[in-house]
Order: sequence, then structure tokens, then C-alpha cells
Amino acid sequence: MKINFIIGIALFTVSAQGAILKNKFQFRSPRPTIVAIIDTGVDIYHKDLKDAIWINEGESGLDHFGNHKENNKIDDDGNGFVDDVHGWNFVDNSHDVSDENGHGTHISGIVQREFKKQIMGKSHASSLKIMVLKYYSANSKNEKNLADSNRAIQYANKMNAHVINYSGGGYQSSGPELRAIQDSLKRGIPFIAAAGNSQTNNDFKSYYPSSYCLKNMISVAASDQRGRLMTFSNFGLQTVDIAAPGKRILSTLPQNTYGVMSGTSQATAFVTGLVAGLHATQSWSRFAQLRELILSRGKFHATLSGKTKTQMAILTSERF
Ligand SMILES: [Ca+2]
Ligand SMILES: [Ca+2]
Repeated sequence: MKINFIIGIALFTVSAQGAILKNKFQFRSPRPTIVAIIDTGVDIYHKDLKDAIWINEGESGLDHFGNHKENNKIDDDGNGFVDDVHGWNFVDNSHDVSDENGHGTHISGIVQREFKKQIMGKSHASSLKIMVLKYYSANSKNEKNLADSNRAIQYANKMNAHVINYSGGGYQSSGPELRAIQDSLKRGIPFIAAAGNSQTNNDFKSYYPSSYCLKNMISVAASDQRGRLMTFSNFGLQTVDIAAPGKRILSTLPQNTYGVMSGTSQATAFVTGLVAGLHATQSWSRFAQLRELILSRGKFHATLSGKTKTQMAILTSERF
């Protein structure tokens, strides 16, 4: 078995490099990249994040009466949402995307940091645009959270997000959710989803949305900084793609603070930041090519044998 693994990796490496060489087209300056963060909201005023928040052009500037479109109580772009200048709050059906929980702000900080790392040496770090889609509330019933989440995915599709980060999930599948992510697939949007924090094998007990078998789905387990699977992380040889850091990750929290969190949520944000950076600097025509690009940034870890499809972990040079 060991030999097979080594051969497998050698072949893979050649294939990945080949893909990069074949598609060596790179953008001279980073392309604007909109990342939808489907979560608990984001503190859009955090000093580290405020320059990276998406602005809906159709809801910014002045209207015919000289009022600011972002708060004139008019759906200026006719997309069905009034004053959605930075995204939407599906919990309360409002344009207030503030984050009382902290989770979405933490995820956004990781995405931003990883994105910057990917475009290192290039200016225009502000080409990252975070679209804030608040769907989760601990006070809502599961059915409402799921329905709000589906509407958030549909919004990301409709408003042309380039990458979707989904750090939540659960064991209940949903037809509308599946159809929304199939629509993302048709539009060429990668969907990065957490494998879950229940220590279970997703091959036998599916965890959604990460377990939907779709070409644009990248399911992420959590590892420590050395690529070893965290004990809390879900896994799955057939259903979990890759691991990324999810142990004591330092990132942004509301009101200009910082804090440490662990989970497959954080791991997912690392991969989203990487994918966003790839989107900004390179092009791909098929999701298989994107997967190869992602994996070319990972490292093989024998300890992930039987735990993920690829046995690869995206690692970070930072210490936490
Ligand atoms: Ca609108
Ligand atoms: Ca408006």
C-alpha cells in the first residue's frame, strides 16, 4: 500500500504541474474577486476588513433625488432586496449585516489573510470583496436557518459571487439547497464547505452541504498546523477533499478585536482564501483544473490516509 501511495503522489504531482504549465495564463494585476461569506454576518467596520467589503454598485451613489441609494429605502437595482449595499441579512430580512456572534467576522479575517498571501508581491490587495450574507441565528429554528441559508446561496449566485464560503452545515439534506448549489455549479462558482466538527465519517453519515456530490464542491476537514487531522473533525475517504488548519486560529472579531477559534469552519476559510487568490491571479476552465491548482499548494500527509480523498493538507507558515 505504501508504494501505491508514493506512486500515486508522484503521478499527481506531474499532473498538477502539467495543468499549471498548460494554463499558465496569469493576470497582470489581480482580478476583483467577490467572496460570499454565508455565515453570521460580518463586522464591516473592523479596521482589517473594512476595505475588503463588497459594494453593490446598484445600491451605491446617489439616486435621482440626491439621496444615498444605500439607505433610501428603494430597491435601486431591482434585485428584490432594498438597500443591499454589502449583502443581506436573511435572518431579519434587512440590509443590516452586523455580526453579534463573531463567527462570520472570524472567517472573513482568515479569508482575507490567505487571499493576501496568494497575491503577495502584487499590489491591489483590495481586489478581494467580501459579500456578507447573514443566515444563521442561534435563536432561529433549524428549518428557518436552512431556508435562510438557501436564499443566501441564491443571492450569491444572482449577484455574481466568484467563490462561496460555507462554514456551517448539518445532517439534513435539502432539495432547494442542492438546486441552489447546482446553480452555483452552472455559473462556475466554487463552493467551499466545512466537513463538520462531529468526529464522524461523512462517507457513512452525510453532512450537508459538504456531502453533495457536485463538481464545484470542495469539502474541508480540519488539521493542526502540521497536517494531522484534528480529533473533532469529520472525515471521509470518498467525501472529504482536503484538510486545512483548524486549530486555534487567530483572526478578526467584532469591534476591532481578535481571538482564537478552532473548527472545520476555520479550515474552510483557509481554502476559500486560497481559491479566491487563485481566482484573482489565474484562470481555469474546468473545476478539475481548479482542484489541481488547489492541491498543488497542499502537502501530502500520510496521517490523512483513509481520512480524505487526497491526503493533502493546505498548511500555513504562521504560528498560532
Ligand atoms: Ca437591491
Ligand atoms: Ca436603495
